[in-house]
Amino acid sequence: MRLDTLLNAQQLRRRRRGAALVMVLISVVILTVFMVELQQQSSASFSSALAARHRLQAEYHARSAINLSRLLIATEPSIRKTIAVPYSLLMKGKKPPQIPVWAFSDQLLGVFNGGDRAKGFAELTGTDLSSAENIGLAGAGHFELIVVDEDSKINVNEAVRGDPITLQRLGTQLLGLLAGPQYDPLFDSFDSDGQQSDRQTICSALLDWADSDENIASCLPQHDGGVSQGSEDNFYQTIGLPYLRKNAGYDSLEELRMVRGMGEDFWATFVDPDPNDPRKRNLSVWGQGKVNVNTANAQTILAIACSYAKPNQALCTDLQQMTTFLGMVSMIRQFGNGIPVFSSGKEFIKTLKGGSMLGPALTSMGVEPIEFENERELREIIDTKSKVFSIYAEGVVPGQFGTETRVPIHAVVDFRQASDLPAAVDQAALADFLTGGAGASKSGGDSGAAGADPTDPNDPAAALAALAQDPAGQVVYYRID
Ligand SMILES: [Ca+2]
Repeated sequence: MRLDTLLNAQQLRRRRRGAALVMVLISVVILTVFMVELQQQSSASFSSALAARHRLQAEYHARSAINLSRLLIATEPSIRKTIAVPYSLLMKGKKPPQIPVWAFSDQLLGVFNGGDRAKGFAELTGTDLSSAENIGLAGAGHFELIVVDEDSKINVNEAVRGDPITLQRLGTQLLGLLAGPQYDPLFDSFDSDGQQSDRQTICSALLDWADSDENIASCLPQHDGGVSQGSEDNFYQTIGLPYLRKNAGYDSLEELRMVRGMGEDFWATFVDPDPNDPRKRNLSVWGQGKVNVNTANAQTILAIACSYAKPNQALCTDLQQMTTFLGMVSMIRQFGNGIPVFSSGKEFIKTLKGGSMLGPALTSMGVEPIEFENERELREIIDTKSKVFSIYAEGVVPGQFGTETRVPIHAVVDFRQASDLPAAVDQAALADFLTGGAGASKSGGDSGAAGADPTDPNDPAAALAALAQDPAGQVVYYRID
């Protein structure tokens, strides 16, 4: 009896102890799951906060690259003025053409960049930056920068003007671009919408998308004296596209892809041969409508020259001569290191006719001089000055485990209305305005005085007037990816 009781008590204790163990184990499991979940959650939110911070940093690296580039372009007239005297002595009294400073923006702005790029600038210019303070990007990361002048490309948005002369000029340039016999297979095969479209059809489609009228743009070469033939049809719906022609200007380059017949092969051949290098692009939807022959790529130059040449010129029909010409232009550019080759559009025409400084060199390489159909017309569409620029900036911030956060920004800036840097605003007034009048040393500084004082930092009208002619140009397109 006593033994039984003892045994029962022992069993009961053991059972109780077992129950406690199970409770503890369950608690541990719950705690572990909870901790793991908490840790995952906090590490996920930490990573996302870190990613957001890196993205913001990268975006502002890119933004600063854009603003610095605008400033660099704005300084070009001042740089040109300083070299005007030695240039005119060397070039028999000629004025210097616009200097493409933007082409070197990545190197010239290296001092404001981060990492090795600032060091690269110091090595390039032989400067010692060790004693410089507050220069370059704070923290990790850098920006990558390419600036191209949109005036080095054929601007299809000129079609918006809609007058016959402009349409004729643009059509002639486009046909010049598409003309080479090496592109025949492209026009013989079926394009993206299952149609066979010849050069003239594609050219008309590009123009008709943007011009406001309903007449087919003829796109006939200069010497055929093209006139409009009938009305634009509803071809987009006939071939199953869910939209019509826009009959208004292109808002972006990408919009060109919506024009019928604009397949990948066409895009890669004529519009943008290398998506990573906007310098190779031939077409644009921004620009002043004149092509800068000093900065346009070789293919565009050839297109422009051939569009105004007499029929059957060797340079425009013979593949060998074309190749030699393209190679020569690239070589001259490379040796010239960006120094503008032509002082004016007139000199460009003279060179292609075998004259001026470089004409004989071209002839000796087997490139026959061109005879032009209409020189005066050609002079109307070429220039040696660029006013509209595309700034492609990419902010880069390194992350953990060798990862990188990249934020690209594409901005297009129009400098047509921009005033020269020194004349634009009173620098002292602007500085006062930016610092909110702090440290203003102007005498008689009674801010309550009536009347519009252009140097008054508290007068919003004065600030607006200063911004209207922003020497850093007007932004006409801005895209952050
Ligand atoms: Ca139209």
